Amino acid sequence: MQLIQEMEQRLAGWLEAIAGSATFAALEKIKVETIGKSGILTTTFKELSNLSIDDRKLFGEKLNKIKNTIGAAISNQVKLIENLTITEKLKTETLDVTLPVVNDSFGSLHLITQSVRRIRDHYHSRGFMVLDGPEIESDFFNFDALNIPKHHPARQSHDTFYIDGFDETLLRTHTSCVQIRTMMKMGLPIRMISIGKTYRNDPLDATHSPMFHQIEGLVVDKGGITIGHLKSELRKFVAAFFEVQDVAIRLRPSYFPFTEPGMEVDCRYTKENGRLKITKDGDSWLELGGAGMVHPNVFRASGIDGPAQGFAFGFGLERLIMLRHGITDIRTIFDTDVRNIRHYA
Ligand code: FA5
Repeated sequence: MQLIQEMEQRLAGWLEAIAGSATFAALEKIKVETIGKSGILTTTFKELSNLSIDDRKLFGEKLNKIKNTIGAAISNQVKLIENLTITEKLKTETLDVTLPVVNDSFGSLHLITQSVRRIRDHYHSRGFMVLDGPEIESDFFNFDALNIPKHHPARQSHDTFYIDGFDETLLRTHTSCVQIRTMMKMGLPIRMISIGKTYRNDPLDATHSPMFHQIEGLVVDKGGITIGHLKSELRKFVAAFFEVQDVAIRLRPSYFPFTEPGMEVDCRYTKENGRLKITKDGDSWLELGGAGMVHPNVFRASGIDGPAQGFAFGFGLERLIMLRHGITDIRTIFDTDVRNIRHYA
């Protein structure tokens, strides 16, 4: 059959064209022209029906062979082009992972993390240890050892989350438990701070959150540590945190069962263009947190028998952050609005 002979003669040309194709489009064109639905081989196949059974078989086999050869050549060339494309991409799109980062859109540290690090740095530079304690605590460390026995009215002011099924296990309501753990473990002297999460069943509003952070400080020794030292340490911290030269601190008598005497810490501030400004010459006082000299019962509960003297303080981290950044609602610190996160980054 002449048509078949013609196909066999043209096969070499097609194979050459396939091998010379550099794009998928060029290959597709050859495929359509040869073995495609209306391609020359496909139409020739149709003409076989006019032949005798023997001829149909003979030429059918020959035609099939040509068709399969073209199909296989196209598949090979597709793979070759794919490999070439990948190799080319690898050459032009190399990534040197050792290069310095130039893209600054990788995210940033959260305001809480930034503040915790700044506070840690300040106290490290003042020779304090920075310690952690567990957030799930026992009644003993959170209350009893801090001179707050069962039925003490001070327990009411700490609306406590107890762990279901465990009467004496709770989410710590303050970081003062770390005072006890540290004294039990290390004895005297101690100069430490602890920053961490605390929990109270307070409804979420502009100034309260059921989860918030506290900064606890403890400086104790066998003697010689006075309220003067406490005041000086507080002044240095407030000046460092608010990045001001000098601050005025006032200690106002207050009550915490684990201190004697206990006091509230205030600092002078003024309002400038509607914003709060911590300054030594301010005309008003702002409450920052609690402090006091460690109560003898706390030393006793911590296994300190001999002479012991020192101070402790505790601040709410979010309240400090709000004052520093002029944030009026504590929820701004915790929400996931990326505009806030970017703004304070
Ligand atoms: C205490 O928790 C004492 N442990 C602090 C202390 C330590 C006093 C050592 C003396 C010696 P108070 O309950 O006042 O104290 O809480 C301390 C600070 O935590 C508050 O001044 C406030 O800034 C912050 N705070 C309390 N409850 C919340 C809350 N729900 N949301 C955000 N901040 C809170």
